[in-house]
Amino acid sequence: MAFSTEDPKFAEFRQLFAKARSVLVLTGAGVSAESGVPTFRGSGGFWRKYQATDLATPESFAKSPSLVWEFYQYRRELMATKEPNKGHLALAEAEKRFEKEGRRFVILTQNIDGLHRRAGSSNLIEMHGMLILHLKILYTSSENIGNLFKTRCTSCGFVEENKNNPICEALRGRGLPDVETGSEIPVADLPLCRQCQSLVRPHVVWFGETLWPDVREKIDKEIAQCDLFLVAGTSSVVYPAAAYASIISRLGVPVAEINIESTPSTSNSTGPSGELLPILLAPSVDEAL
Ligand code: BJW
Ligand code: ZN
Repeated sequence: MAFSTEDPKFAEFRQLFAKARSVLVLTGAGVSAESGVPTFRGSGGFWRKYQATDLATPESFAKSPSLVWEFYQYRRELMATKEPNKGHLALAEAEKRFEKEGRRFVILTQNIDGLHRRAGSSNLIEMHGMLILHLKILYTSSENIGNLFKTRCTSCGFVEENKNNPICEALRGRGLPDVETGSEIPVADLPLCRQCQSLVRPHVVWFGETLWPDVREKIDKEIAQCDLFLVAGTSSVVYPAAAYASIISRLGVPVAEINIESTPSTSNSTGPSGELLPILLAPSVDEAL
């Protein structure tokens, strides 16, 4: 199901939404696009000459931790100027309303930018980065931050929140998207673990890495109990998230999608999530239009 407000699918979604006991929403980079956060694919998906997806890999980090840290330094710095948009806020409001009504509303996000949390969502599974209990974790802050601001030691696995900007002195002024800064920063000058002094990395899931088992378990439970699935702002090409729409649809659960382009999950585009989510998730149809 894909819709614009003139489409009969819109009314169909509103009916399903009014009756739903457990709504699951999958979000991707497109949901943050209207906040000014670059997406991964398409023209916005480049950082310098690199496709962003080519840097989000363990191989790239092994080859040049300096380059990959510059890329993340840029993204961390950028977030200081970004705010949740109307789409994030509509999702957070819907969660609060559902909670009052004794219904379930869960966001499953591929994003690590923390904007859902900053908008007020708390029933949230951050699938490409989430704390796991078997790592040694120093978790001192209750701030709502995304995994972009968490590091993990490549040696001892120690995880901590880190909002320093720059994350280390050697990354000051580095990471600009259109400036090749050239020299490789030595590992000793990159962000290091305060427990064992080894190199740390962003606490996120890169290509070829498996999702944390406890996160997969949580996702499976939500998939099994949802009675409406909404997919917003994802290209639906990265697994496992790319498979959820068809898995859930095969369970007989209605699947709806919001995207400005067509994706493998749907044949036609609908519109920007910052405009459509507030309309689709409004408490009543009168307020929706
Ligand atoms: C708007 C909008 C607006 C714009 N409104 N819309 C099965 C088959 C083949 C391969 C695999 C497979 N299973 C696993 C793999 C390998 C791999 C994979 O999927 N590869 C594919 C590319 C083929 N997957 C993995 O490695 C995953 N691990 C895994 O499954 O482990 C088991 C396993 C491993 C290996 C083999 C088999 C099994 C891990 C994936 C981790 C992805 N990590 C990243 C980086 C996270 C950290 C970071 O942010 O730095 O996650 S990569 C990047 O892609 C990031 C994103 O979360 C993810 C998805 O991107 P997203 O969000 O969809 O963004 P875009 O840019 O692609 O799309 C934006 C969309 O928004 C577009 O459609 C726009 O039109 C739209 N849009 N503005 C609405 N205003
Ligand atoms: Zn360590």
